Amino acid sequence: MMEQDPQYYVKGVLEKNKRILAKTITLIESSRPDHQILSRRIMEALLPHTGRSVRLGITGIPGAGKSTLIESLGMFLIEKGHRTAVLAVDPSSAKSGGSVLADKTRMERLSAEESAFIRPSPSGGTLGGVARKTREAMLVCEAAGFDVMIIETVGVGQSETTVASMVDFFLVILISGGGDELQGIKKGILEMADALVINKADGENAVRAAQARQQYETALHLISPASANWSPPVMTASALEMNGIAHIWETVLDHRDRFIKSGEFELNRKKQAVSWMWALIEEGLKERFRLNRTIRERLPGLTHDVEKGTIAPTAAADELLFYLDNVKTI
Ligand SMILES: Nc1nc2c(ncn2[C@@H]2O[C@H](COP(=O)(O)OP(=O)(O)OP(=O)(O)O)[C@@H](O)[C@H]2O)c(=O)[nH]1
Ligand SMILES: [Mg+2]
Repeated sequence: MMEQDPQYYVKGVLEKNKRILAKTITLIESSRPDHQILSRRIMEALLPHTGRSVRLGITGIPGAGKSTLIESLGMFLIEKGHRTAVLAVDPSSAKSGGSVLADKTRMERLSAEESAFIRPSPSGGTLGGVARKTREAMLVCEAAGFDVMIIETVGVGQSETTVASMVDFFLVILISGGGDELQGIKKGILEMADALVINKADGENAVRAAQARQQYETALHLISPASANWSPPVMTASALEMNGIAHIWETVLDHRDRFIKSGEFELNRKKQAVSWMWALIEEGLKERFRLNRTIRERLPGLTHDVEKGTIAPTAAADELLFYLDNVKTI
């Protein structure tokens, strides 16, 4: 079958062919217009086969042990008969040349498993662009029969919010640092968390991890929970020694059960779909603005005039937006 034929990809993905799955994601990540048209067709055909996985987001500061924990959790899940796919969101990967999952040595065992699929962050551009590609990659993995999706992101900047908006359960990995545990952790991240895990609770560090756990529990009491059906628990774990992994998974399933019963699960997925639509609209509008020929011609002059103060910013914006409505693109 031709590789320009959407059926080649659709069939391969549905047959759980990991090589074709990887190719499909590469196509989605491509910015070539013909690739985008092709991937849109593929996505449409795959959509009925998506949505049935447990979607888990994981964040934490660099070095907290995210990759180690994902590997341990992934191995645990595979042993239970699950198929686990791991994706990463790292908008900085274009600049740094690396990405959260580029260092695959840290997931050596998991990546060798037939029931696992690991994909580094798409490099390239804005957080919005990376998020779109990751979201679509997640759907493709679901269509390929992966029933647990893990999305990893580094806990710096805006990417946590983005990942939280595409998963069912958001896990924040912390480590005890000695002294004031709450330093450096943004309140906003605690508010997004469905659970906290104090990792590296092993050896001499076990006692400090238990203390940190109490401090975070106290801190969480000060935040009113997002749902009446769930108070985010604080757990300790050792990703390295595979301690606490089963407890993390039980917590994810407990949350899922409760949210399915209360209707919040479905509501959450619906809200996420609508907010994804709006994110795409915003991205599309900006793209159209950027490509509109009249706008491209007028923008430098108007920018200059705004700088000089010879035209008001409002008037300049009005004029440019007028071209978006009234002058055809390209
Ligand atoms: N003692 C101990 N060390 C751990 C544990 N988990 C991870 N580590 C170590 O901590 C270091 C960082 O672990 P990673 O899993 O790479 O951390 P990460 O959060 O993925 O880091 P980035 O991808 O760089 O953000 C490695 O040297 C791990 O071996 C643990 O449970 N206990
Ligand atoms: Mg990592």
